[in-house]
Amino acid sequence: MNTADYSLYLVTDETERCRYGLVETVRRAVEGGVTIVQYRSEQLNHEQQREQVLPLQAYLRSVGVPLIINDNVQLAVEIDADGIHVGQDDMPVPRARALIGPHKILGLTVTTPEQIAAVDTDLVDYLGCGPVYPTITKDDAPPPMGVEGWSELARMSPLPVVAIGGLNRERTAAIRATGLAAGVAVVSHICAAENPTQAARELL
Ligand code: TZP
Repeated sequence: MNTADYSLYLVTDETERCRYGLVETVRRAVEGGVTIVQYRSEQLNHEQQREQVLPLQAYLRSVGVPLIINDNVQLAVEIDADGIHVGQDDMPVPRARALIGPHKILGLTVTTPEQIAAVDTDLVDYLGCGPVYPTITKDDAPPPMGVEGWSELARMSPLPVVAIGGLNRERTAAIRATGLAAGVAVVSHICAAENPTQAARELL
C-alpha cells in the first residue's frame, strides 16, 4: 500500500475559477498547509490538461507535495504523476493500477456501502467519500450524505477515507471531530478564496 499525508487535500478547480490562476492559487494554498493536490479538469482536453499540469507538477515537486491526477490515467502515466484518482464510472481500478504501476497512489470515489465492500485493498490506497454537503463544484454529484451518513460509510472502510463536498471551516471541524477522516478535500473553499493561504490554514 502506498501512503501519503491526506490531511488537507486540495482538488483544483478550472483555472478561471482559481482566483490567482492555477499554480499561484495552489502555491498560496500550500503555504497554508495543503498536504496533497489533485489536478482535476472536466473541461479541458488531454493536450490542454497536459500543458496546464506540467508547471503545476514542477512547482509541487519543488516543495515535495504529491500530485494526483483526476480520472485521466494516461496523463498521469505520461507525466509520471504521484498518483491517480478514479470514480466508479472511470477506468476500472485493475486497469488503472496496471497502467500506473504498484508504487503510485490510487484513490477511488465511493458513495455506498456496496462500493466500499467491493474495494480491492490490494489495488486501492485511499477512498474519497462525499459529497458530505451540497456542492456547487461538481454538476453530477449525488445528493449530500451529511456527517452522519459520511461517518457510517467511513466506519466501514478498510482504507483511509477522505471527506469531500461543500466543506468549509465549520464543516471540516465537524468531519475531523468524528475521528474517522484521514483528511478533508476541498475545491471552492480554497480555489475561490481571496486568501488561499488563510483558507487552507483554517481547515487544519
Ligand atoms: N466530488 C464530490 S463533491 C466534489 C467532488 C469532486 C466537489 C467538491 O467541491 P467543493 O467546492 O469543495 O464543494
